[in-house]
This record gives sequence, structure tokens and C-alpha cells, in this order.
Amino acid sequence: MKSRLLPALRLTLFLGPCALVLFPAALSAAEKAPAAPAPAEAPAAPKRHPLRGVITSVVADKSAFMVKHEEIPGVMRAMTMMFQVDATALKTFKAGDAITGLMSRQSTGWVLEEVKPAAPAAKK
Ligand SMILES: [Cu+2]
Repeated sequence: MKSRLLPALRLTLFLGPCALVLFPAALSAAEKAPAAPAPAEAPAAPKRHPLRGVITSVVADKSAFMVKHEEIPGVMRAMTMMFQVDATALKTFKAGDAITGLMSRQSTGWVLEEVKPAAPAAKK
């Protein structure tokens, strides 16, 4: 009996201290691991507001329309102002066209997206 237990005891004595040494090392390594950098906060997308108006002029060199727009409740009174538009809108519409779109304030200025012909006023 005694001779059979002895090797096991020796093994335990040998491995035991190793485990005690290694385990705290593993723990502290985990603690020291640099925290994953916080994901950069995506800038909030500018809020887009439905707009309805009439193009008063096309300002091709600024890729923009001057638009006489209706009041945008809580955002803007009715006025005529410039909106940057994409190339497709620029070549699709002309002065005098009634349009709808989604306006937003971007870093480059006011932008009008999803420009569409305004639905004709409902007939009574
Ligand atoms: Cu305005």
C-alpha cells in the first residue's frame, strides 16, 4: 500500500505548486490584457425631414437646387433656400418642378435626398 501511494503523492506535490504558480499568472495576464478599444461612436445620422416644394432654379455648378419649400413643422418656416442634390436629381428636375424629398443638415450644408416629383394635388 505504502509503496503504491507514494508515487501519486509525489506527483501531487510536484504538480500542486506548479498549478498554484501558473494559475495566478494566467489570471494576472488576463487582467493585464489591454481592454478592447471601445468602438468609435458612429456619428448620429442627421435627421431627415420630409420636404415639399418647388424648384425655383437649378444651380448646376453647386450641384444644388434652389427650392421654395413649405413649412417643415418644428424645423423651418416656409422659405426659399438651396439644397445640395445628387447628380441624378440634378439632371432629372428643372426649375418649376414641384418636388418632395428628405432634407437634412449635413456637414456640407443642407442636403435634399430622395427627390421625387410631388404628387399632383388631389382634385376635388
Ligand atoms: Cu428652409
